[in-house]
Amino acid sequence: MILKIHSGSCHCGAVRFEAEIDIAQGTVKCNCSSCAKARSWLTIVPASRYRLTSGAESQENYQWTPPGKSGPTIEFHFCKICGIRTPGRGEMEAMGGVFYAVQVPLLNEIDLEELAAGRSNMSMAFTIALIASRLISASSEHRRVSRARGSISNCSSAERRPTGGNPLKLYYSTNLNPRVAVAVARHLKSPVEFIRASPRDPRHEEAFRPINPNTLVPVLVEGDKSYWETDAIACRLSQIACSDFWAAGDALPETVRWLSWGKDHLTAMGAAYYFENIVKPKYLGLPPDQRTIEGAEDDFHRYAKVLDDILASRRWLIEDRLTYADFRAATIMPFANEAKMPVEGYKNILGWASRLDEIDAWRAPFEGLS
Ligand SMILES: N[C@@H](CCC(=O)N[C@@H](CS)C(=O)NCC(=O)O)C(=O)O
Repeated sequence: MILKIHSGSCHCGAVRFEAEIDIAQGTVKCNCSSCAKARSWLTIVPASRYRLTSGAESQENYQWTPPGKSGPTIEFHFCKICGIRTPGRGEMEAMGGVFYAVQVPLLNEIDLEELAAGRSNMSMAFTIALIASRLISASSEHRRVSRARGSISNCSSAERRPTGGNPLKLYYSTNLNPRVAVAVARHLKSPVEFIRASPRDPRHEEAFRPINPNTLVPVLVEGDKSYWETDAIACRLSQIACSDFWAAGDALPETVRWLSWGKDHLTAMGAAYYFENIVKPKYLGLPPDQRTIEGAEDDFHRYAKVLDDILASRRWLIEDRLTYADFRAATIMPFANEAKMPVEGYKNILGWASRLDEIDAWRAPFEGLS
């Protein structure tokens, strides 16, 4: 058996999951009265090989008692938004305990040769017996796959939830980095209390130091733990929300690439314009230094061109969907006009920035906050 990590989702994408499956082992068209109406085409995986990566709140349950049984055997799930059935949960001794019935059509990519190699159209009863024997032989492969993949959000893990019922507090100001953290919290509908802070104000600096020794914002406080650095906060908020907004699994290296690239290049170059054309005149009462701006210009264009070329063939940076990589790489973009960044002509960057602006949490993260 060769397990592969498959990702899948409902039609609208609100519910997403990952499962380790060997499609070549066979699929089943379940013939129970409910599945027959839904034309369910399934592959059965043990709970240890299934992870809901986002959208728990978008799933609705449906249960019914099969004739001759004392109660429901399967918890059927479907997406409240688009109505598509999502993997159902069952528990049977014959199946090795808790398992998920994953709909084959929900999987994003399938190797057709592997699919053809597997048996299908089996009755559910036959499948149960077959799967029960496979679960035992699959356990060593499963351990191997689990070790290799390492970091993936696991919604059933209590340690990924806020600890001890403590409220989450997000300290912010309206500057570049905290703006991103607030946007993430609002986008993920994180249960945080937003607290406006001026950590470098001499009157507050010492009081602030215990939660961030750098005396900077953003800071996320969760019980007796504090998370500083915007990226760490975004990562933690994604874990708490059980969200794949922080793209993990195979997309993790790409996520890290864009965080690093954004910080060292687009944001760093844009920050010269931001500081000279916004911060100095607005907050320090000083004129912009044209030589500093001219010094940033070549590198600004070098990196803007890289991004513009990449965005020519995609709407978002990773996985053809909005992720934190987009938010983070775009840290400077909401200030581009006011900072007089020379972005005109980079039509793909501008298109990407306006797609981001369609997201309320990104366009107006501070709306309603003091
Ligand atoms: N690398 C840090 C940088 C944090 C930072 O520089 N914060 C600035 C705002 S962009 C700050 O706290 N300035 C003082 C203030 O906003 O009051 C991060 O990404 O969180």
